[in-house]
Parts: sequence; structure tokens; C-alpha cells
Amino acid sequence: MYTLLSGLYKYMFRRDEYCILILGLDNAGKTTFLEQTKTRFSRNYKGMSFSKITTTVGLNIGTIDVGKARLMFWDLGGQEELQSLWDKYYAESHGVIYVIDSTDEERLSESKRAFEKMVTSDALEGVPILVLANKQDVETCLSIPDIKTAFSDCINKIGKRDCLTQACSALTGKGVNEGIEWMVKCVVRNIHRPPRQKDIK
Ligand SMILES: Nc1nc2c(ncn2[C@@H]2O[C@H](COP(=O)(O)OP(=O)(O)O)[C@@H](O)[C@H]2O)c(=O)[nH]1
Ligand SMILES: [Mg+2]
Repeated sequence: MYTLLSGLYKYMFRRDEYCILILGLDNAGKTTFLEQTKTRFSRNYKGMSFSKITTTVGLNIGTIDVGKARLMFWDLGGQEELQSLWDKYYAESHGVIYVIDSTDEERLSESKRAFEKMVTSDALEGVPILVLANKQDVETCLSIPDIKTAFSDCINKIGKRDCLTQACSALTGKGVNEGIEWMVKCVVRNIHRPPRQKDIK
């Protein structure tokens, strides 16, 4: 009887776990996005003040539950010397959130290069990518069409995977729920697909 009940309990409260990487150049707003996400999706989470967020040197982690899915976020440092560490996490990840600073036109091509490198990595084949055009609360920011144009020659490298460009403000929270809900839908759907090449090896 105990086994039956504990089995039922485990079944009812079981959550599938998914690892989501948060990538992008330093200062794009990755850590602010993670804090905003935790504040919105974790009932009792008392986030740190957004103004207290400082440069990420190592890695920030965070977990949220959405329905039956548990998302574990890894917010990796975006400075050039830390970008070489990103691919150490690729094989474990189910989704990528790539954050772009829409106010920084000067570094847009640098961001595109980092995106291109990430998206062509074999270890990420088929993994859904949410591109966040962040800082849309700033009036003078680049629009979604501007950003899509700047990234247009990456489109054929994205392949058949799910990819969405979402306007967002990590600071005000605009677009955050939409982005997370889209990601949940994609990773949950993917778990029922045949395994990725790297899982077969
Ligand atoms: N206006 C505005 N500023 C933002 C937004 N997101 C982040 N920032 C600011 O951008 C700076 C870098 O943010 P941070 O989260 O540390 O970036 P990270 O290096 O990618 O983790 C900080 O001063 C943030 O307050 C946003 O949506 N709008
Ligand atoms: Mg950071």
C-alpha cells in the first residue's frame, strides 16, 4: 500500500527537468533577465534589487517550475574570455536563451559573431533558441526588424529547430512571460522526439 501511494505521489508531483543556457555578450541583460524570471515564476522569491546586479564572472543559476516542467537556468558570463567556456555546457542543455542588447548598435556585429559560433555548434543541434531583443524599454533602441536584418545571414545556420525572436525588457518584465512560456512549450515537445545525435553516441 505504501509503495502504491508513494508511487502515485511521485507520479503526480514528478517534474521533467530541463537545462536552459542564458547566453549573450556581457552587459546584454542576462542576469537581470534571470532575476526577473525568478521573481515572476517563483512564488516566494524575493529577488535582489535589479540595480544591485553586477557583472557575472562565474555562473548564476536559477530554477523555476512551470506546470510539470522544471527549468534550470545557467547564466554564463559573456565576456570574450568566458565565451570559450560556453560549449562545455552545450551537451547538457535542452534550450538556449540568447540575449541581445538592443541599445548597443556598436556591438551588434560582435553579438552576431558569438551567436553564429554558438548556433553552428554540433552539440546544440536541434536545440530551441529564444533570441531576446532586450532593453526595448529604451526609446532609441533597435527594433526587431533592425535586429533580424543584422542577423539575417545566420538564418540558414539556425536550421529546422524552433527559434523565436522576442522583444523584451528584462528590467520592466515586458516579453519575459511570453519568452519563457514559448521555451517551455518547445522543450516539452522535444522530449518526445527521437534523441539528438550526441545522445546516441
Ligand atoms: N534599460 C534597460 N536596462 C537593462 C535591461 N536589462 C538589463 N539592463 C541593464 O544593463 C546592465 C547589464 O545588465 P546585466 O543583467 O548585468 O547583464 P549581463 O552582463 O548580460 O548579465 C545593467 O545596468 C542592467 O540594469 C533592460 O531591459 N532595460
Ligand atoms: Mg551577468
